[in-house]
Amino acid sequence: MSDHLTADGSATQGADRAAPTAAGTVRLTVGQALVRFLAAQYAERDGVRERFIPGTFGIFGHGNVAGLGQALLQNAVSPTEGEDEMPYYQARNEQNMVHTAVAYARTKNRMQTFACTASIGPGSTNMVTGAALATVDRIPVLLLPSDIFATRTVDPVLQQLEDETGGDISVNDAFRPVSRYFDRISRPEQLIPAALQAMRVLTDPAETGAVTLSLPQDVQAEVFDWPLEFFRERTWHVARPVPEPAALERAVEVIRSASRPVLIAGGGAIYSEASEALAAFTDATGIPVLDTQAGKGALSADHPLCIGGVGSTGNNAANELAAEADVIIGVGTRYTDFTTASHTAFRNPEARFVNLNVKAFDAAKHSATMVVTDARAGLAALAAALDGWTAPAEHGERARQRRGDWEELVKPCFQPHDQELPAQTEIFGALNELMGEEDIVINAAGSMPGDLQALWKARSPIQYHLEYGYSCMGYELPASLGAKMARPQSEVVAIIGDGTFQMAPQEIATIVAERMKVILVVLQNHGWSSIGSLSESHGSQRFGTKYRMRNEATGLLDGEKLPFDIPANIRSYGIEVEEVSSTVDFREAYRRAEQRTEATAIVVNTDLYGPNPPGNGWWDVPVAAVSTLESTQQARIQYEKALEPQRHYL
Ligand SMILES: Cc1ncc(C[n+]2csc(CCOP(=O)(O)OP(=O)(O)O)c2C)c(N)n1
Ligand SMILES: [Mg+2]
Repeated sequence: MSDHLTADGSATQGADRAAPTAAGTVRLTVGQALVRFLAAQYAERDGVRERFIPGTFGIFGHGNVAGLGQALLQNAVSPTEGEDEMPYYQARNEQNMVHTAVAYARTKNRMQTFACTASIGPGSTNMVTGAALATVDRIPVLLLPSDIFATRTVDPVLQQLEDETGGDISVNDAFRPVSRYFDRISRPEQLIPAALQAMRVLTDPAETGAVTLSLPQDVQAEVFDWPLEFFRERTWHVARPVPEPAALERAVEVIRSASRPVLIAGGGAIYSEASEALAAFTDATGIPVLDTQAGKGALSADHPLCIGGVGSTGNNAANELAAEADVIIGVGTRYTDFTTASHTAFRNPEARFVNLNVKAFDAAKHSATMVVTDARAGLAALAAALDGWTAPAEHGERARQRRGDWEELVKPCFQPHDQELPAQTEIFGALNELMGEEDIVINAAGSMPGDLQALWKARSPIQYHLEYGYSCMGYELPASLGAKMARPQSEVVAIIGDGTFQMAPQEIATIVAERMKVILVVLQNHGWSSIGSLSESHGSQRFGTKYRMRNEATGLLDGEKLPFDIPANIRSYGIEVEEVSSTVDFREAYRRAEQRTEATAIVVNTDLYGPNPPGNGWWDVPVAAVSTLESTQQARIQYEKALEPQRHYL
């Protein structure tokens, strides 16, 4: 493709066109070169090869409008022969566009993502939260924040942070700790190694996360004679590392000694497309499978040994199995505090861990017998090496029995409650029935992730899209756009709390502009149900967690409800909205939403006080050690008691 350029070095090209030069180089700006490079990058795994960065999201300002913005324009309206297209997508908020890119990448099992360009200063720092989310969740995204002048002649440029301790410090240094790779391109030729490193990190399953190339605004517009080779089509092979034989042997020895083993499936099992291997492993060994927020659906909920969510918001069946387990096999999990119930989930003093993870850092957790491997390759190798060994039959029987008991216990969650407004668990039960197996439900923060973790039955690895690594309010709505772009054939449903909605509703405009048919389910309970119940159970009386008017009598935010009208607010973006206050009406509204060809919102009035599902997990949220409040003192006593089983796994 790029080879065409040498043949076509005619003098008729305008000054703004890519001009090939005699020595196999082409004269382009840094912005133009970056766009052209990115459009030629492919990722391949198992013989499937796709363009790694099929588009660029952006919001322009003086930092990028004439640099990368010009390059995207030129690419769109007057591409050089042989140059691949780089579609541009306009967002409303920089944080949101990173969420959209992350959701896209996650839905594509990390085999594709978007680039995101932002102007300098606030435009760039708005992306820092998105970067942290991507890095925490191990999802690839390429960030292109603009930076202050490399020449420094005009310092301080509008929006520059001046640091008297160092002239090379800018706000973009805030990306360093939240990026898996960071480089600042202060001279054009630095782009060559940086762009190649960026691609290496983005496509490495063990390294991946946010990758940031910080682009000073003057450098973006500077010209350079780039070697044509830089732009040749490149294929990055996404690795499936296989276990080292000795590590596999060690793992087999530990597992063979187990009488009450469990397997915990994390997000890595999904990203590596290990579902079939996991089902085969479970069938061969009889080991019950528990799941994390990122791993739910790796094994279908219909599998008899799929026991469901473990940990703080897990179900009792999974937590009882975890408490007794003598061997815990973690597959593609990074063991967050929600998975370990803040180090209280695994109570057997003899408990040992075997971790299969593509990242040694995660494989080593909890003093595990570590197997550094791709999840799919590792499960297949482990099943073969176990050579017919099975867990005791009564262990699997007990696991199934417990799951049955839990399912009985939670039945009332899905029935109408004796209260005016529905509990959100009723809505989730209905949604779980209504959605197709390969439709996608998205959520990230509030009281919803806990309820979903305990109750949702995911029957495919694609259906359950919970961002619970960074649990970032505001992910859901832009994520629905990204997931829909990645899988147009799926219904994509974002469940959005009213607090979350108020934090970041803007991307509805982008959903409308891009004609993406998503379904937004907004749960209106006039406050933060999640943090309210956490506050109450921790002795802080739901302080500051409801949305209420300032009360002149008390001076507190405990007056009447706000007049804020969420349905009218959503309608103002130009999409259909239905408001419902019962589960029966919700079902009908959902059916209508499915029939539509355009985005729809269903605003559901729900009860702030739940009730929530029963569950025996615990989460470590420290309570004030001294207090003048009786409620806090009582909560502290409970807290100290709850800490007793907390331990290191050594
Ligand atoms: C960006 C961000 N800020 C703050 C928090 C802490 N937080 C977690 S849940 C929550 C309230 C969510 O309210 P809402 O969306 O209405 O859901 P509900 O709790 O009512 O289910 C807050 C403030 C967060 N997770 N993310
Ligand atoms: Mg709420």
